[in-house]
Amino acid sequence: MQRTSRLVACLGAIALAAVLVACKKPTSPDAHGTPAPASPKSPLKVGFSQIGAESDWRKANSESIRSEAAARGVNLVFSDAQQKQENQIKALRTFIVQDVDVIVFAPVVKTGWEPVLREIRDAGIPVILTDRRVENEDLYTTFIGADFVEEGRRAARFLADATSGNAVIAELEGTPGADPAIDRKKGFAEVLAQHPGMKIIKSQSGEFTRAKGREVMETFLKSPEGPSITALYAHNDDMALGAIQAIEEAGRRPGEDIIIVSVDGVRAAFEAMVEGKLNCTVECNPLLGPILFDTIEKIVAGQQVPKWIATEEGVFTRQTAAEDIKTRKY
Ligand code: GZL
Repeated sequence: MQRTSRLVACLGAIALAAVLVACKKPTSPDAHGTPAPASPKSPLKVGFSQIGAESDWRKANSESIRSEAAARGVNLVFSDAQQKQENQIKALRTFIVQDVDVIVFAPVVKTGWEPVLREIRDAGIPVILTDRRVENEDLYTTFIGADFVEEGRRAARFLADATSGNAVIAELEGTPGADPAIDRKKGFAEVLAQHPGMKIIKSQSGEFTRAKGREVMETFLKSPEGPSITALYAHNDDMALGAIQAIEEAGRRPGEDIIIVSVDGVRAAFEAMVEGKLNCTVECNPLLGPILFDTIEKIVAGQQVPKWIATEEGVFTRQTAAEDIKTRKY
């Protein structure tokens, strides 16, 4: 009799262990092959790898995500990578060890993520990209962010209109290899191809920062072709604001001698437009906190979400900046 009861107890223990292990495994993958969290913590634990604090846009983006997490009582594990991919990869691996429910990250560049994304997939943790994409479409659940190609097109359309299709253009590019830098350049060039009177004669990365934007613009203006520059396309407002300083130091009038269009729509850009030194900013909305946490809640509940959740954006010019600035949220 005793042998039988011991056998039954042993089988029961094995069955219980099997159930517990099964509970830990993620639920079946969604349409994009990424799993929903098996048993989300309370409060929810979200790991967020942010690129850095290189621009006003980035600071507004971080603030939006931090404040929304606090408002919803989410345990946000925030990591600032100082614009270094290796720091982001370290943070992503740490999130796996910390057993977060969801991983969110803004990839500083588009490539080099496959190994760590596979480790995250094997750990059964869903991945949401905010702001920028990676090339491995099958290794994340969704991307929440802008259409950077369209932003580039909008900038070129403004410049073609403002210069009647005649411009000698300097271009300040974003971080080399970054999704917005690649696509803003692509969209701008696509529209420029329709305007033979518009030529880019200088193009270099200003790394999305004011300091580097000023430095590179100074080099452009001091070059032999410098005096011929009549327009500037900056991939973000911070580089445009740095370039404005360099243009003034060179004794030329930003917004008049050199027509300037940039991207982001941060407050300082509106202030420059009110001063007449910037002609146009193409909006790129950094306030992704609310849509991010709405999406996380859906994923945690096992709901399907689109592969790309695009943000709504406008184009703002010097003509209406004094009015527009009154209602800006960042
Ligand atoms: C765009 C974002 C860019 C901003 C810059 O979504 O990735 O990075 O345009 C920021 O200001 O540095």
